[in-house]
Amino acid sequence: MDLFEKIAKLREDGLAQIQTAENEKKLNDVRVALVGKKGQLTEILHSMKEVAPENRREVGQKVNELRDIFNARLDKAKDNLLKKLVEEKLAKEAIDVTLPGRKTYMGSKHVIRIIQDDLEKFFIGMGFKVVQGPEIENEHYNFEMLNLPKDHPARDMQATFFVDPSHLLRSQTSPVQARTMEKHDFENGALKMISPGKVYRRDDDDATHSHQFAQMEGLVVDKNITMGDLKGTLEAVAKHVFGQDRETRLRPSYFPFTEPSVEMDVSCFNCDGKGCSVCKNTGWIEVLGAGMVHPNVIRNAGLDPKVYGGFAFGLGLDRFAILKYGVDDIRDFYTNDVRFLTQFRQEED
Ligand code: FA5
Repeated sequence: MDLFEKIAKLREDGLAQIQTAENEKKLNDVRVALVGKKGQLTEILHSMKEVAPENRREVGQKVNELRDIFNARLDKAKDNLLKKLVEEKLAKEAIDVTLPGRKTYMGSKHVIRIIQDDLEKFFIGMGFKVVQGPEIENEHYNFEMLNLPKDHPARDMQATFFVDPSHLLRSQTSPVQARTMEKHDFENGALKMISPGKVYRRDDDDATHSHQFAQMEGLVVDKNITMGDLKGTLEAVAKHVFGQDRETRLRPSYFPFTEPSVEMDVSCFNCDGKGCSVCKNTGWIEVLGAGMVHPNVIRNAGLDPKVYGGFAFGLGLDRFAILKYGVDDIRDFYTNDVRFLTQFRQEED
């Protein structure tokens, strides 16, 4: 095979190799083999001495032409490989912008918390402070300080969960009254406090009773506090929560720590006072207990009941929520069905 034939064969083989190189590394190997310093084209130039002198010019021209062709094809092949790579990557990483986005689930405040926050704001606006007390309480504060000595029959009014013989899950928020009164410096002025929190009772669960529920205690102690102050405060709370039109009533009651004592009822949301299963056919739902602080409780806090007096109340936050939102079963508040709970979502949540 003379050199011209060799060049023609190299052209054919070289172009085929360039075309079939399937990746950049292989293409680079082909480049080195064809046009590299020690490649096949250089080899042909080195064998020029075998060519007759009159043909050398032509051989040189053909080799240069072929080098240009190879270089151009190699560059083109490299471009094609890169393009293919990009296309493959795009196909693999494609994003379907028409797919619906993933929804993030936003929590919301529990309805009891909504009522609690609202009442806290309301009472803070009237100059009350918010106080917390322990949920595991001792008998001293849950009973004795509240005028319920050992073996007092009224201890049975609230069926209590005992933790040990002298500690219990508080059955009411009233012990926080006793704790706060004991610490308050009355020389510096009146005590006006509320205390929201969980309480526990061995009550049978039904539409309006739960074994765990939330109360908000309220207490005002000063000189010259009257039953009129209590009545005005309770009516203001009821109007604030239930609006002007809902009917309320105060009726006499008994609590060992207040004298006189009252309970407040709100007309049933379900039957509008006609009587139904939610209100046990009475037309009313009891929402709070209250009264004028018993002289013994004032005395237990180290004050003179001839000088100091006050009023106190304990309202059921769950009952407030039932009546405000027309919920027909208190158990919905703690059985954790999000469909029920998110109904009360507020703008600021
Ligand atoms: C008391 O707990 C008194 N400590 C209230 C009090 C405070 C009176 C200060 C005087 C002075 P009573 O047991 O009635 O009272 O409960 C108060 C309120 O808690 C009730 O009116 C009712 O709204 C709510 N409540 C009582 N038991 C339950 C229950 N099992 N489930 C849901 N709410 C209840």
